[in-house]
Amino acid sequence: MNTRTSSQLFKTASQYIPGGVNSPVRAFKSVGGDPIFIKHAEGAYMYDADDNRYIDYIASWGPMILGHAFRPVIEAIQEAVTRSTSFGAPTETEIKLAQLICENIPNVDRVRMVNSGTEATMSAIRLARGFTGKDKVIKFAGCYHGHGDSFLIQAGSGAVTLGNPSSPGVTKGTAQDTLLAEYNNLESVDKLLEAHRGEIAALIIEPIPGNMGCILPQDGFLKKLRERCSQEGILLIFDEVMTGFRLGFGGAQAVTGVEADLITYGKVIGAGMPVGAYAGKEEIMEYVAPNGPVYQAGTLSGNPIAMTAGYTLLKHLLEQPEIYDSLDQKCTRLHDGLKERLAETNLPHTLNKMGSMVSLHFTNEAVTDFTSAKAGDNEFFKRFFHLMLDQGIYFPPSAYESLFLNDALSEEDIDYTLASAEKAFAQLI
Ligand code: HOZ
Repeated sequence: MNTRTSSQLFKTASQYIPGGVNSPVRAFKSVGGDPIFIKHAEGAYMYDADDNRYIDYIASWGPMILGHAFRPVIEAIQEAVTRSTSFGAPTETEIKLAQLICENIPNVDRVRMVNSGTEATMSAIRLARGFTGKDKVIKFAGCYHGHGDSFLIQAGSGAVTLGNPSSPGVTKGTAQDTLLAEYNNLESVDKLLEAHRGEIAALIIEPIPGNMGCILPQDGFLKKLRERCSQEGILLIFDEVMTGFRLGFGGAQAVTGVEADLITYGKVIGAGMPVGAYAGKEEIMEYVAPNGPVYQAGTLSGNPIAMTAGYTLLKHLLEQPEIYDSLDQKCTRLHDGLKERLAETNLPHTLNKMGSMVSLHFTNEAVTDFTSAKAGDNEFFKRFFHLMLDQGIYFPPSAYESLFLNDALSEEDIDYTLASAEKAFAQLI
């Protein structure tokens, strides 16, 4: 495949943008080679600067759940943009989106819009600290909550991809307020609760992590965390930036039956525009400025174009819940097909799937936490990634990311992907 234009663009980009990219995973550092520069996308396909076509399995890391350039969203944006791109004053569209969320997520009375998942999680822990009057936060190794200082301690996603799960530049003071537990390990949480009784404001978790690949919570794990948090007066924060409106309209809360005190959103909520949000019960959310003392603000928060895009997409998802069954069936087809083909090889492998998220780890051990995720063979992953890319299939360029399926994918796309994977596996052995 000729990707010369992408390589040239990368060279030029590197002269003006750190590492040539505006988000590290895109640089292909952990898989090697030059990143592919995208020119346009439609439905399930992305087209690069050399006019190669790729079947897209990252969906912009989640937001493009119905595929690219989804017409109702594009048309709504086109209409909204003629009325100006930002006002710095409230609009009715903000109410429509907030109301849609509050009326359909049982434990959400209020939602505050921000510009990214990172802003949402940073704001949520500030709120938790202000509300409880306590400082410390429990997070889980391998969970990624954006690039706020408090979260870059044993973080997943791009941080681990580049080998810096704990970033320089985070002060000791901040780091010591972040307590680290192991995902799916209640004992590790209990130890922290005992050692820091009365000091912990919040426990933040990706209920179904997608930043160390896709990982599933073991039976009762989230429910027990809920119980512990209620007993100890700790706010439970579900980071649903990836899972919100993706695993179903109700996200991981609905899938697991466990309700958090605060929920953070991103990705699907903005339909590909920069939107994040944090949400919860009135009692907690009323602690946010201007009604409460916890400050948080933003010139572009509730941006009219972004709100229009998010509202149009969420309304569509709400009105057509069968989309989630369709996504699940497509993901099952991919998961089962990969599993069957891998079973015929001697490649070490574990596949984890939840709804429309799936990940392949080149290890035979169950992948249930950060330690087991790191056991995957990255050499296999690298080669597999490039063998797929060469066949026109765009998988995440890191072993620590989940695939995100979009509903524009056809059965033929998935079958082609499986046939290509079979060829790739044969070359890996
Ligand atoms: N950290 C994001 C996925 N977990 C990747 C963001 C991007 O590069 O777009």
